Amino acid sequence: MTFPRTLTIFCRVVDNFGDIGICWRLARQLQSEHGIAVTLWVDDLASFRRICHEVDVAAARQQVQGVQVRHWASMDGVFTPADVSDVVIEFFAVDIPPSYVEAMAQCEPRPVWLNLEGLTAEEWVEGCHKLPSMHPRLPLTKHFFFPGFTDKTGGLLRETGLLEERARFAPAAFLRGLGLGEGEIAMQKVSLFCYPHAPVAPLLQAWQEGGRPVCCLVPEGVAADAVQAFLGAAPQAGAVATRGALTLRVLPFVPQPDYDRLLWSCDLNFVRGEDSFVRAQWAGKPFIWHIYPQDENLHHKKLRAFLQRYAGGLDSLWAFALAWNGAQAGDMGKLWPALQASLPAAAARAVQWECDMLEIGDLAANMLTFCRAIR
Ligand code: TRH
Repeated sequence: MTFPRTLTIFCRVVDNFGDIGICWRLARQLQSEHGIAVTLWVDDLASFRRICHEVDVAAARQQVQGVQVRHWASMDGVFTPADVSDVVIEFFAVDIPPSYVEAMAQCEPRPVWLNLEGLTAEEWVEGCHKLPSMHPRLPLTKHFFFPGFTDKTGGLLRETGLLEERARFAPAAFLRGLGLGEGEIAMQKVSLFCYPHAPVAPLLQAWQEGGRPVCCLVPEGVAADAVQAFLGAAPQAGAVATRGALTLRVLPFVPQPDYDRLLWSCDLNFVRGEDSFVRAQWAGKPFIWHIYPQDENLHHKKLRAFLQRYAGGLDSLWAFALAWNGAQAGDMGKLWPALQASLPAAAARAVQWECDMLEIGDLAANMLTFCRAIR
């Protein structure tokens, strides 16, 4: 009998869309590519609906694209061993309902229990990946599973056939569907997804005053203050304005697969958090990462660890990324032209990086291999 036949993911939305974005991507892939019956428990269906419009925010239980989605409304559920899956994944160390954990301990054989951790390029991850952790009271062992950028980690989420789909993709038709005119399609195109504290206003100014036309595509709700100030109007989907060399267009917040297509269509992508950061890498295009902020500027260390692996020799990309994240002072009026001039080199690096990451295999397959090894 193939293992696992069933798998459950517990996801809490701490903030924004990355938590559910990652869990949903993983759930879909395990179901569609590996034939596993997947249950996804998530506490925030409204955030889920932003990236997957089929989600019914009022449904306690629903089937979405082959995945059973359960609204995780409380920790009080009562579970029996019959409810427990072959593999149980807690995302970002969420606490699973106590009754579910008790039921896991009663299963024979016990389920494989994984804590899927956050992505970081720091070296310590290699030492912690796959480490066991015994339950203090029950006869259960949980294992840590870390995504990452080396073959001593779980690798990155990537659907089979993603790059082939990208190769077949026709950007112009997609961009027309988003409302872009031919003039915008012909410009250097940049997608912009970042947290509110990014220095967007000085960047818009640098684009406006730049020597080469730039078309910036920004999803509705992102950098709303700076976008509104530039447009002189409400930053609603469909709003567009041109000043100097910059055309700025507000896009709707699109479903997850279309977000990939947006990244594939642009010459440079500004991404953030974890999931869009990974998708930018699978777009094979230059990107600037706005890392999720953490206390005591821990995120600056993580940013540098990634740049160390990714941006060797790309000095202007490195300097831009540090300034964009507030890790180093910088003047967008100088940083942007330098970055723009280095985009061909950054594009070549993006292709090489993609090849390196492909060699690690994809996270879902690596995770299943591990589950089978420890069952
Ligand atoms: O939204 P994020 O900032 O999410 C997270 C969370 O804040 C989380 O708590 C934190 O742990 C993590 O970052 C590091 O950024 P992220 O990870 O890029 O997730 C965004 C998701 O939204 C991703 O799955 C892509 C999707 N998306 C769309 O589907 N359509 C869109 O138009 C856009 C802009 C994004």
